Amino acid sequence: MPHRDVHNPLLFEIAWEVANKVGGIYTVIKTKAPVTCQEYGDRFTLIGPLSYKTAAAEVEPEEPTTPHVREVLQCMASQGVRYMYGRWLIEGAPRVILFDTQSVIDRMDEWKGDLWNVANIPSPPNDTETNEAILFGYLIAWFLGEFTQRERDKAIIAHFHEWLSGVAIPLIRKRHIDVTTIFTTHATLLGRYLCAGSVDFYNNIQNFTVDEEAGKRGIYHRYCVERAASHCSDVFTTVSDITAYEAEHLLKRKPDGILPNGINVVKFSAMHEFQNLHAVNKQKIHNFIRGHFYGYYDFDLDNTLYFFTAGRYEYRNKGVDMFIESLARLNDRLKACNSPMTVVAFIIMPAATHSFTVEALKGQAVTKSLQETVKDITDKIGQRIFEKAARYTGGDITGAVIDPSELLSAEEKVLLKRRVIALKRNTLPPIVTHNMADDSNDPILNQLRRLHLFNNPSDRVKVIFHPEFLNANNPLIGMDYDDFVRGCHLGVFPSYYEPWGYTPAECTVMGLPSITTNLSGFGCYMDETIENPADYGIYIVDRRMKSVEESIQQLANYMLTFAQKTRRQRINQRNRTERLSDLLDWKIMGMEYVRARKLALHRTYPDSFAGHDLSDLHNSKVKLPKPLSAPGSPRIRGNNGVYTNTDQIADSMANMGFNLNSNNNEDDDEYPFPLPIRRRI
Ligand code: G6P
Ligand code: 1S3
Repeated sequence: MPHRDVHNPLLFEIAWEVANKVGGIYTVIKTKAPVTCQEYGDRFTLIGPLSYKTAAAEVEPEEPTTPHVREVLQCMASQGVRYMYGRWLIEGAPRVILFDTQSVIDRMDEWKGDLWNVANIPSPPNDTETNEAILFGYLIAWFLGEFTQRERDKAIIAHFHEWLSGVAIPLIRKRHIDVTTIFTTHATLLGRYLCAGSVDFYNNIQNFTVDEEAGKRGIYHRYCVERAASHCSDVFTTVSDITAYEAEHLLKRKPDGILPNGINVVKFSAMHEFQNLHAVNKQKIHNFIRGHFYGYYDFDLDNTLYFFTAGRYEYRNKGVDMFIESLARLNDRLKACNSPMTVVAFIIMPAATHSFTVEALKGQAVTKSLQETVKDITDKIGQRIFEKAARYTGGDITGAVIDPSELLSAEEKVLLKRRVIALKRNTLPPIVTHNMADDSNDPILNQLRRLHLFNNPSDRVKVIFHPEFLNANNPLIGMDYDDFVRGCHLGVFPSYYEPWGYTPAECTVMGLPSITTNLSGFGCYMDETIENPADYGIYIVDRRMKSVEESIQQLANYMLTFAQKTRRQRINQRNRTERLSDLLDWKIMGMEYVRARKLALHRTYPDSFAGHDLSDLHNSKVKLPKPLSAPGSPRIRGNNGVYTNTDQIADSMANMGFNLNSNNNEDDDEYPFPLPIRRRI
């Protein structure tokens, strides 16, 4: 084996979602790329699958500049492999190699046979996703095998995400390819399936017969890939403590560390800018609401709050069931206390639909024409007032001022009446904006029906299920998701299964309070990091130690308490929430990736680290005490990842400009805030 330089290693990061948007892993890889580029520069390359439909928009092709990469790719191309090499068009412009798995489809049977022989992993014929994973894995192992033969000076780290890229890992181990490997799983296959069913997952996690459970769900072969990848990698990691616990029991290897997900934080230079954005976007939501509730628009928008949940339609896993149940409780309680507030709860989750409903479109149309007519008439009134006044030539001034009873002409009165009559309707404002493909079996609609959440005038909680992701060209809510989030007041994500959960994290960086749970990676992370997360607009529902009923009550209480806040309290809370955004920045979160890579190198090349300080690889698990003089200040704890070093966390927080002594009074205006100083990795 050559002696490799571990201090300037090369890094390959491999995932099915590199330049290929499928779900959350795309967000992880894309948003993390800038900090990794900063650290590794030209030594960093991402590898993903080549999807011709999207690659042209994602990647700018170029010739490989590294001779060894060029040679290997040429060698593979001469044997029929098609690929694209270039720069991913994202911040940092990292180098990417995208392999066309279909170009090697004729090798499928050979490779499937080999996978069975070397790793005892079966592969049924009709699982397209697994077939793709096998082709992709064999291409990666081929590439790395050839590459390590040519590049003999530098150590090479291959970091794999999720089971879809995991086939290569047992192959690397079997073939003794001289790289060090990291495998990060963003969920476990079995955990997701079990949670979506009706099992009491967390209380039984130790007792599942994993092979049997995977077999019963038809995912045994996929499970084998995931398990082989986690066992054959040099360093095995996941995104949160909760998923580490799950992996330990379901994959039977305790992760070596936690790599929490970060976000690219775009900060405004002035605090009021994000508050202004809230006000501007809220007006856009108001416009939609006027249209949606036409004929029943009898509530005061100034006393209306917008709550929302959003994500993939996983009814139980994403906690929509709990959200709806708690909304019904909130409705009852707001009515009981005669609250002046109205809560409009949006559920943004794509489902199979045919089109927008006529009723939903009509609402926007009739209010729009009313608005246009009113604008027309007011323009004319203005003109008439001006004309009359401008004709004043002296003498009695009262004649120059138009008589209020003459403001509207007879035709204008008729026109206005016609527009107003069009607002009459015989149906309640719809609870869903689209015609559903399977309306009668839709779990969200059925639960709303069961709980009688029908947008009755007496309801203080109104519900709008929008079964499609948002975008600015949408004829109903013509807003991109981020703008919509900014215009809302509270994000509600009471997930039952959520390895990390980007939705509340995104709310946080946009300064929007949110509700999460202690079964989500994000919720646990915030709970570990901040003394009293609720003060900062992060409400955590306990779905671990409480009964379902108690959790529902807790969620309803959180929403009720929020609905009782004054405007001033909401504004201050948004400011506090926004202050947490630095905590989630990849510049901080990325540090765990740095440690994982160091651990991998150390495990594979221990001799090269003789005499080096490796203290940051070990788990100190010490919590920093909260400052004695500061009630309610953020409690900075190390997270439970094995690399945590409290000094570093403390150092990071101080460098970020966290005001550990902020006071806790909701009514206090907290300006000016310390400007965060970004930490450099
Ligand atoms: C922002 C704006 C304020 C506005 C407030 C409304 O803070 O800068 O001008 O009054 O939003 O807050 P609310 O929570 O009532 O939507
Ligand atoms: C997974 O995506 P999901 O929504 O299927 O990976 C995401 C990125 O790590 C994570 O945020 C999410 O909780 C997981 O579930």
